[in-house]
Amino acid sequence: MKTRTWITGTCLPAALGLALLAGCGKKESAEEQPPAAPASAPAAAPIDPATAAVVVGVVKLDGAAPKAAKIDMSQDPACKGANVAENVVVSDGHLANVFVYVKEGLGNRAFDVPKEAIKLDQSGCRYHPHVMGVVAGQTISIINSDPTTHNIHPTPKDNREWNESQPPKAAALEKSFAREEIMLPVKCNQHPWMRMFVNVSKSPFFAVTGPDGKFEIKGLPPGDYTIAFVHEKFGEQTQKVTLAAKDSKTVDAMFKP
Ligand SMILES: [Cu+2]
Repeated sequence: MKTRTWITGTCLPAALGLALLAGCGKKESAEEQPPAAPASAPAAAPIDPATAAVVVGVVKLDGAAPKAAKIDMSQDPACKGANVAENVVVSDGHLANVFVYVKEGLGNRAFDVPKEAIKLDQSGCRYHPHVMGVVAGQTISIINSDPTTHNIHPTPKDNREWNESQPPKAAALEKSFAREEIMLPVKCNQHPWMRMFVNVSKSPFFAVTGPDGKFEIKGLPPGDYTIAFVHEKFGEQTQKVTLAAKDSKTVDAMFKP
């Protein structure tokens, strides 16, 4: 609000869009205008690919991994195959499905919404992937590869809640979430074991750890950042990192069960 008070103070008619008051318009020389009075979000400062830096790392679980619980899918004969709980996926101490993102340090930078959609598949009465990241506003294309009907039901805190059923071979559901939200749960109203998480990020700087616990975030402008590691069961931890031009830094993380 403060940045705009000069408008009403010096030239109300201009602020109201009255072009006829030419004298008033003239008074507003470049000198009189405050240097920073953005009408909307600042434009994205372009990131120079020649100076872009990268953060890589491995996320581990300290101690014995809990044994994954078996899931009984017998309530729906169309749900075939083995299934186990995916809330903790560990292999040789490496922790998968950790959402890693730049939580602080990007300031007011704005980012283009990627045009390509991210795919969410329902197959074997499970979600693939179990944890995903998208940019706010980016399309998620939800498909049903199963011979049974699913009912996709996100239960957000800061976005609009919806639930829609999707029969076998139905067209993809194209959805997006407008606001940043980390670990937004998605469930299926038909199959109570089905659960996944969408992470809606303001920036494109995020990754999800694979079965080897590894992640990589590329294309970052030089700067001081807080990297957050978020796991659905073990919560969030953060680490600071300073990136110089063309830096490649390793930031590992360890969760405790
Ligand atoms: Cu389902």
